[in-house]
Amino acid sequence: MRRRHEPHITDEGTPASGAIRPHRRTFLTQGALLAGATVGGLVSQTSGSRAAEFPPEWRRRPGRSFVAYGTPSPFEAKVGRLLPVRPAGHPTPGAGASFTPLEQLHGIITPNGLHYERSHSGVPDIDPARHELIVHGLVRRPLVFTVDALLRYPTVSRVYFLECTGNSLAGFPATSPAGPLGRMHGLISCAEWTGVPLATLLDEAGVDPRARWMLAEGIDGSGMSRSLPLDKAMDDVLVALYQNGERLRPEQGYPVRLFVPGFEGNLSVKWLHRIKVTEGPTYTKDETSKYTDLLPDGRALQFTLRMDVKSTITRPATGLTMQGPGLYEVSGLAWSGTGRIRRVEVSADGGKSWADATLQEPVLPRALTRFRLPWKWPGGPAILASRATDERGEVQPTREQLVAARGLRSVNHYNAISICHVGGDGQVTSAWA
Ligand SMILES: Nc1nc2c(c(=O)[nH]1)N[C@H]1C(S)=C(S)[C@@H](COP(=O)(O)O)O[C@H]1N2
Ligand SMILES: [Mo]
Repeated sequence: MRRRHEPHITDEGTPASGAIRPHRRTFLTQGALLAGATVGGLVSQTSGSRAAEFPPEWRRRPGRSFVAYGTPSPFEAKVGRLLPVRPAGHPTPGAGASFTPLEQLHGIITPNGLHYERSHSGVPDIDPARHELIVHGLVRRPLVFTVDALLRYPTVSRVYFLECTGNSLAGFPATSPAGPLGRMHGLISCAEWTGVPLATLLDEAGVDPRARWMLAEGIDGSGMSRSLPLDKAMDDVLVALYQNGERLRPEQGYPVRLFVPGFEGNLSVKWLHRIKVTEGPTYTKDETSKYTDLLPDGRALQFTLRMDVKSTITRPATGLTMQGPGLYEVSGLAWSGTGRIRRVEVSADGGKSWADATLQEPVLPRALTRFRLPWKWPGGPAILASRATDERGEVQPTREQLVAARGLRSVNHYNAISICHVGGDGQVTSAWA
């Protein structure tokens, strides 16, 4: 028996009487794009209604009282970060990552409690009263900022994605991790970051004309430190203090983090305590040992700082099951470290034919962009894929193209088109192309 409020298509072009008739729209069928087809409408049937139970108990008495800090509905308790699977007694406690459950979320903003976490030595609980940010090196006057001092500076707020350089790394060996989509692509999140432009603090310290780079260092157990070209530092980098309106979460770098839009997540140094202005890169342990891209011939690329154009379908995806043939909205996320997303195409036949998805406004530079496309699933096996193009015209490569250029020995910057199998039984499995 059909449940209420289930999207349902009647005979195409002949909406059931009384049904809502949506606008003419682009409509993706199995492999082919049907421009301007009329969807039969969303039918709400009364069979299976709970009218007999009316009124439910929440209509009959006052609800619970007020709380100081709200939490999601208890019925959403299953929505959480995908935690690392580690054997007990692991030698580096706190090192690792938890993933954003992309398949559970909508829109473009990641709730703070679900922002992915990547930490090389756990999450310190820093007392802001005992924390300082030092700016020194090739500057006229070295400065020390308390957190209270930083909070007094003029701030800007921007919506940006943050992506770990190693996001989707299972794509190189093409081993789809077991579990929901977030386990493959969930080292990406998007938030509104508020902070002091780094340029303000550097100008105050007075940058020496010989300076071309800077070093940023965290004060966590890993002492994470990375070099950043000064032109980027003076452009759009933030000393971030707030995340989606509230102070940074400890796992995002409380009380202060660097935020480097569009660049490797690793450069957005958390628990930021030192910036040193330098002539050249510092070649820290982190940027020589980990954040390089090993090529097939044994050489490695260094300072591949910008994140590439990329996308993934989040619905349908592993972790969700299809509930019978009919109308579905294919929806997903696209992003590029270069700037805005210009176009996202969706395929239902494994990449043989493509249709343009609608981009949800606002389409912001270096932020996640939500795309959507209605799709009529006829019930058989289908292979869904998405392909993003950014404002510079860079297009997401196929896995073959990426592997031809980069080989199979790298773990960083995997941005190939990924696919999602819809089985005849409605089971959805996200995979690599
Ligand atoms: N001090 C410090 N900064 C750090 C890290 C760290 O371990 N220590 N991890 C980096 C990495 S690899 C990434 S991908 C991002 C993750 O930020 P998030 O945990 O807020 O998602 O922070 C970066 N900044
Ligand atoms: Mo990372």
